[in-house]
Amino acid sequence: MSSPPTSGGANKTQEEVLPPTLGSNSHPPNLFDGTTRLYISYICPYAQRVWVARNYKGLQDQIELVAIDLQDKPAWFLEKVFPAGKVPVLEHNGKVIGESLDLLRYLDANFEGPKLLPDDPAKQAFADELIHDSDSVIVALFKAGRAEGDTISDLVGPALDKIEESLGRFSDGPFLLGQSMSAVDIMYAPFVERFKDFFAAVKHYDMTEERPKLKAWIEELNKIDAYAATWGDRRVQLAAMMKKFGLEIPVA
Ligand SMILES: N[C@@H](CCC(=O)N[C@@H](CS)C(=O)NCC(=O)O)C(=O)O
Repeated sequence: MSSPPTSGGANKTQEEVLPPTLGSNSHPPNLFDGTTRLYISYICPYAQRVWVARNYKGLQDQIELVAIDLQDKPAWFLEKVFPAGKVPVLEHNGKVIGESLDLLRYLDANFEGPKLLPDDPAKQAFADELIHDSDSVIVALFKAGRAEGDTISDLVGPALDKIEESLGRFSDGPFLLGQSMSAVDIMYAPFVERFKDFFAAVKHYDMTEERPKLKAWIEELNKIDAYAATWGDRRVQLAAMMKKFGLEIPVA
C-alpha cells in the first residue's frame, strides 16, 4: 500500500462544506451530466465507508456528495437514480453502482489516490478473511444492541476479541493491515464506533476496556481527516442509533 496520507489524501486540509440533506421537496441535481456523485446519508455507516474512501483517496473535487433523507426520499432518487432506494450509490460515467464493498473496490480500481487494498499477498489474504467476517461482526453488534441486561458482553465480546487479536497481526502499524488505514478498517470502523458510543451511553459498557489495541485503533483512525470528517456531530449519530433501537433522546 502507498504511504499513509494522515491528512486525508492529496493534502486536503481545508474543511469541506457539506451539502444539505435532500428530501421529497428537493430538486434533483443535474443527473447524468457527467458529474460523478456519491449519494449518502450522513447517518448511514455503509455510506460512511465509501465517503471515507473518497476522502482518503483525495477525490473531494472529483466526486460530489449528495445527501439523501432516507426518511423522506426524493421521488427523483427512486425513479431516476436508484429504485432500490438505498445509499451508498455512485453515479459515474452514466452508470449507477451500489453496495459499499463493491464501491470500495470500484473506487480503488477506477480512481487515483492511495490504494485501499494492499498488494502484499499476506495482507491481501488477511483482508479477504476480515472482509468476509465483517457481516457477522455487524450482526453481533446489532444483537448486543437489542439485548437486555448483562448479556451484552457475551454477545459481542467474541467479535470484539477477534478484532483485538486481528489488530495484533501486523506489527508495522495500528490498523488492521498494519501501517495504513485500508478498506478493511473502513469496513469495520463506522459500525464499531457507532456501537462503542451507543453501548457506552445506553448499556454502560466500554468495549475498549481490556482491549488496548481496539482503543488505539479508534484513536488513530480519528487522527485521519478523511475519516474524522465523516462523523459530523457525534450526538446526532448517537440519536440516530437510539432511534434505530427504539429509544428517543433529545439532541441539544
Ligand atoms: N448492503 C448495503 C447496505 C446499504 C444500506 O442498508 N443502507 C441503508 C442506510 S444505512 C439504506 O439505504 N436503507 C434504505 C432505507 O432506509 O430506506 C451496502 O453495503 O451498501
